[in-house]
Amino acid sequence: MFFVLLCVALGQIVNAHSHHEQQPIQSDLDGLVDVVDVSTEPWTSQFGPQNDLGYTGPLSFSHLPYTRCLDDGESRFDIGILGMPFDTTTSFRPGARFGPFAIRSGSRRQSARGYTLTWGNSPYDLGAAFLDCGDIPITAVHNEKAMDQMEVAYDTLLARPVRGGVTSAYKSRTAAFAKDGKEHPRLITLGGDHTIVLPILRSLNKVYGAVSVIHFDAHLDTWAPPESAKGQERITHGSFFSIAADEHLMTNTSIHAGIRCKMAGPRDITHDDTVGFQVISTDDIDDYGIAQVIKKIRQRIGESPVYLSLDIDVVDPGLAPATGTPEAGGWTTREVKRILRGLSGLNFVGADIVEVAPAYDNADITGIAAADIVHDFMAMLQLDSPPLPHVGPFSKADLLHKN
Ligand SMILES: [Mn+2]
Repeated sequence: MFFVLLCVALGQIVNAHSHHEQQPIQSDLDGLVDVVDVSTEPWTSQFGPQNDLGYTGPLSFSHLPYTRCLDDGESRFDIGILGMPFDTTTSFRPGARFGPFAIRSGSRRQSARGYTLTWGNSPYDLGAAFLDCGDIPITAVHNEKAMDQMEVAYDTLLARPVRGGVTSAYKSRTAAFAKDGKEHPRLITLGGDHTIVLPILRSLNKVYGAVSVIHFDAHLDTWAPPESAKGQERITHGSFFSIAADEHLMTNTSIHAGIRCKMAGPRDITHDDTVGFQVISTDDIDDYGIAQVIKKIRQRIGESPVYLSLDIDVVDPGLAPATGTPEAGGWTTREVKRILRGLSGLNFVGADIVEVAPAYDNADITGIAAADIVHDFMAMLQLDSPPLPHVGPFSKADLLHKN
């Protein structure tokens, strides 16, 4: 059957390119292909279907259905996975154009079997229809055009009708914030260097107006471009939030989490404040505890529509070395995951994970960590409130209240 479909497809391609100089292959093969009854063949009769295993088959996120959504007007989704393989505004180590591939590759042991003790659920059982929408074919030689391609692709998919859930458990979460009062799909974007957030915020602004941002990162990414920079040169993976603020794409109620980079001085934080951010530093997690970190983020965001952007460099480079600008002394993957669970129920309009550059990885650890964080996004985007802690042999009274 697949062979027949392939022939049909090839026939159409050949036909499209031959300008009627030859007949399509399809008609050449009509009547020549006998369909084999595989059920009587040795393989199928002995071993059954040719299922893909965790480490086999075509690569999609978590073995989800994969389609090139920009070309596909039929497939419907509530939450799409979209790759933005763009890395030509990095300041140090390039290579995040391979991030979407690495995150999908890191997700190969994930599947619809997605229940975890920490969440107490599987994101695939919460109602949303997921679809891997493939990657935007972004030019690697023309940043202005690349920015436009990312914005237009995001506009295109945000305007698609939603699936409306695969079960009745899925609820509308965007219509209340959208200017048109309609429900819009949400996208989990796989970067790409961090600059991809600027075209995403430009696109979200058209549907929702200005949004708050929760920004996990070792770096502020709010630096003003140098005076000498003109036009497209002003936009880098360290300045995009400053540009976004100039364009009024963000409300003044955003917050960073995990900051530990070196700065010019306190004036960088003063400028960061004018861009609209509060700062939670890496070490705040030790001084105040995870519960307080979660509380401060939730207080800052409140009820506003919010976009979450997570730079993998927020994680310690020992646990996520494959990134553009590593900074020692970061959060553990477990700490980041715990904070993400605590953010469930905020009014998310989208999320991304960026700066995964697998050329610098060891044993795929960064890709695996990033894929696991995407799994957390998939649940976080659907729940009304954070999950309760696992109980097991413990009781509620055993919970640590040192936070
Ligand atoms: Mn960043």
